[in-house]
Amino acid sequence: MERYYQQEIECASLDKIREIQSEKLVSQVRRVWDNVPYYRKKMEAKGVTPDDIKSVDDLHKLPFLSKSDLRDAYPYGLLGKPLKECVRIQSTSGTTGKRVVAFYTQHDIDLWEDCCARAIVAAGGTDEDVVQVSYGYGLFTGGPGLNGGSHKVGCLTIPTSSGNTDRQIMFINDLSTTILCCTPSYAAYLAERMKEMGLGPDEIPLKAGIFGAEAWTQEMRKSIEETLGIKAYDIYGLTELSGPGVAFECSAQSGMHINEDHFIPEIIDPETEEVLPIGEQGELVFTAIDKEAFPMLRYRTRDICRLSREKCPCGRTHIKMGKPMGRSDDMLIIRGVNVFPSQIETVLINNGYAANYLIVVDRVNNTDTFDVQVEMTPEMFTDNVGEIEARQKKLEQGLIAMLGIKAKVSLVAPKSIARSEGKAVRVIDKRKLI
Ligand code: DLL
Repeated sequence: MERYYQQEIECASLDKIREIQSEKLVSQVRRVWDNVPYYRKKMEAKGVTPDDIKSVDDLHKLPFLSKSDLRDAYPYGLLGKPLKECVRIQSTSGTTGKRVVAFYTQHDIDLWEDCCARAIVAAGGTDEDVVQVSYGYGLFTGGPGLNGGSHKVGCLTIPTSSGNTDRQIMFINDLSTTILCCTPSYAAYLAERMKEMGLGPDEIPLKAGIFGAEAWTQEMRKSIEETLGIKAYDIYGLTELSGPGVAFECSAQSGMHINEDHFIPEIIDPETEEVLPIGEQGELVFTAIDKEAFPMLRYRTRDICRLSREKCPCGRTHIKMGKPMGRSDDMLIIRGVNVFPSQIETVLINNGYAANYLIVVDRVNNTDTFDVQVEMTPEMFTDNVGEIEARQKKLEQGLIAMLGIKAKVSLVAPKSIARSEGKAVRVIDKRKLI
């Protein structure tokens, strides 16, 4: 039987959802106009006032916000409430330029944690469960968000944060953790360690995982599910909009329901900024309709995906987003061809490798070089040069079939590529390091 954290709203009719969205949007736009001079100026520049926004149908009239606006307005320029009413900040893990600093009132924290609670219940969580939160705690939103959601559901919460892998496994076993929350790359690492320790899927108490914060493939999902003996659910979110829980997967495991009573999604063409019909692939844009402290209107996420209104067997009515292929910023253009790391991951896992790889791109004599280092699994490890060359060639052929361009594959020894405890770093683009 499907369980819900807030059934009435999670399963509301489309008419009801539209009604809620319209009502919240109208008052949010008014609030922002009155309190956020930065955005008001953008509205004025586009010739739009709050009187023009009467329902969700008018959303397209509003100007977009992008990461560069967040940089320009750093740190307080987009505050929707006096600082005195804010109770928390969180921040992105950005390594270049200014980080995004997002503010929260208590109301914002509550709605964020409700979203995470919905995700935990959708993954089968109840107050009988033991939830181990192995996302980082601190400025990163993963730990605090899932921690709050887990409390709301009444689960016993283990705030391990990320890292210290053997201790993570000790807690999983000693305290019979049933739900693990971490990045998919860390889940894969934990799975690898448990396998090495001789723990089979039947001996591991886990039943589910809630994995997100980075792009991961269906192939990776299958591999983690098999090794840990669990169901692995995707969860999506970003600091600017609160954190994890903007969207989450249900028992159908076929896309993530966007919490539409809080976030209105649109898909746009990233070049022309034209709004695309549901079903088409493009850049995801969100309007947060009841966040107070950091009220993002038409925020361009740079994440590329599709939306779907198909009826979901779980009974939830909120629109679903497909797996983001990665950020448009993560997309590599190599010899003119668009390449997402997730495409490479698919080829590797389909050929029996784990997702331990590193893509190195450089430019030599005006031509892009494209090298992929791939770790052999312990089972396939050999020093037979002929065998290694044959394997490399097979992977190169697989990559040509997937991408249309040639990569140079080098197989490396097991454990030689650094494991990730948070978001994995898969790409070194030396062309950008000049
Ligand atoms: O990663 C929030 C989060 C924490 C989500 C824990 C899920 C679980 P940021 O650090 O601001 O926030 O990074 C947000 O990460 O724009 C996507 O590009 C990427 N991302 C997040 N979830 C997914 C996912 C958190 N499930 C950025 N699949 C987003 C693919 C994801 N990419």
